[in-house]
Amino acid sequence: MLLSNSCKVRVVVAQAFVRVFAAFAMFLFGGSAALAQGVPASTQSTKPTSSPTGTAASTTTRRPNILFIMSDDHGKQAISCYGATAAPGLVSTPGIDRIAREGMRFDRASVTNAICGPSRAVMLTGKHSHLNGFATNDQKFDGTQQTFPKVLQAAGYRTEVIGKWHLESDPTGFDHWDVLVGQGDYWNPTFIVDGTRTKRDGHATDIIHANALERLRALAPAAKDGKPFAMLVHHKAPHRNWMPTARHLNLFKDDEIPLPATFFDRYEGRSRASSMQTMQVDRDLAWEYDLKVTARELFPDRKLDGLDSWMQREIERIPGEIQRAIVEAYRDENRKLIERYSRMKPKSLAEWRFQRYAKDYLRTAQGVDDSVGGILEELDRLGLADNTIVVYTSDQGWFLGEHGWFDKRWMYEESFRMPLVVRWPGQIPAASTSDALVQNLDFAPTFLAAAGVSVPADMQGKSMLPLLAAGGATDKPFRDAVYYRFEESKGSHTVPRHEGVATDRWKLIRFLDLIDPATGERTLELYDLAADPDELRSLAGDPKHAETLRAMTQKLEAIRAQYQVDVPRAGNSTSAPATP
Ligand SMILES: [Ca+2]
Repeated sequence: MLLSNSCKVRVVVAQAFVRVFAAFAMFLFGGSAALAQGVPASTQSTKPTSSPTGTAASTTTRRPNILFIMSDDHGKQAISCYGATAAPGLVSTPGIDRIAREGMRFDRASVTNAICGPSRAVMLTGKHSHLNGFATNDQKFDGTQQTFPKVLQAAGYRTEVIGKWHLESDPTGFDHWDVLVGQGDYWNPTFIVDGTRTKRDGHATDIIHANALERLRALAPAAKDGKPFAMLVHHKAPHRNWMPTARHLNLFKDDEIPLPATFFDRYEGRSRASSMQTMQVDRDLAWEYDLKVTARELFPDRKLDGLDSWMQREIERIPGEIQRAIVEAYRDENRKLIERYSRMKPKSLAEWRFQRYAKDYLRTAQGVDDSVGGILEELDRLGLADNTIVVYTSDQGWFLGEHGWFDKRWMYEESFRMPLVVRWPGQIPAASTSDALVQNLDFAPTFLAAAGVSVPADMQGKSMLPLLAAGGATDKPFRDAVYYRFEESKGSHTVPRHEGVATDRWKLIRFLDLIDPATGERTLELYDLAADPDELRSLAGDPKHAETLRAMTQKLEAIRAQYQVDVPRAGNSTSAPATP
């Protein structure tokens, strides 16, 4: 496990550092000089230079391809290079692990807003939600604004997006786009291909994977001839409602997924915010839509609607053979549940629901890992691996039963942190790790810097390249604090609006619409992540931590000013109310 291998990592990093730094400096300054002189980056040499270190330096004069693989709602606890803490020894993700083994694993990467569309808008623009104008999923992304694919396209890159988009407006800045309609269906989904709707048979993960391979093959000759590509392969999985591919339907069948230590959380020791949610595994998952149990068999006398009459409608969309496999996979477990349902105590019912939920989530995520592994093999076959930056991440993390929850939205650790592994052979030391406070805000500037393109001054993120080149071992911290803001309190799961600031040890959360009766001010929660990593005890009202609370409140105000949170913007309904 990489997590227990830090000594080895340090040795590898030390050995690689000098060589990589020299090569990287040549790349950076060479590219910048060409741009400063107005020479289009596309005219730079694509021929390998001779070098005693061989391939490492040969890539320094070629602009790299960028392959940005992202999934939806994939938590670190379900990935084995992060220890697969949700089910150690059971979950194995060799595809994602390979990127970490051959590149860098970030352990404290976070999102600025833990929900699907807004996270994607931040990633594309390098700007917080209040500036890119897409703060909640019911908004529409303004596709006329600056994004990193547009800047790369103007610099001569071929740009493509394959898979989930979920920004309401059509993609802009892409030479080719092949995206799911909205959230997309798992089975037989409809895509929009360069503006034309196309229904395809099969499972969304496998279709997106096959399309990605096809596009890589198509782009490989030009890429090797000096026309690099930036391709976004964005999976729908493992988003709710967790439908695995047919080959993963019976994975973990005879296993027991351990209950998270906080599964029976009673939400004491914190503000009332966490008890306001409607995202509990034991209460809020729908029997049919989420848990694949035919609700009319559980409740023969109850009139069913919505998510609990979903199965019949959905199953009809699925091809016959697979439909039978799905029914078969769940049949025996469901039959036993239905037989004993009326006699089950709430605790054992909650545990049953957790097992079904967690297994289907992990099964669905397994398809994504298959895809990552397959894409890496295809890069090898096509001879593209050495000159392609490969990123794997998720649009945010996920609650896999922690605090008794499913879903995301909160600034709490499980959804706030996202997995992030990056490979760039010869440029990033293999098997390196970083605790730096990077965010999804940083993707856009990182990709632009890697392409040798100037990062526009109005992007708020920072290039991660120096950190990557140094194997995480930089003299100064990447940044000392990050800002977070969630706006969608009117959406599903009734999570109250909040913002916050986090450092490497402390996290302050401010609930924007909840007044604390004790103070008459907005409700605050303060966590010591070192002493209380599960965030079970807020220290906001503890006199012993008054000084930390004051310092973190100041930090929150400072970071709000830094990111221009209170600057009024025309037509932007999401700008923050003034701070009391
Ligand atoms: Ca998501």
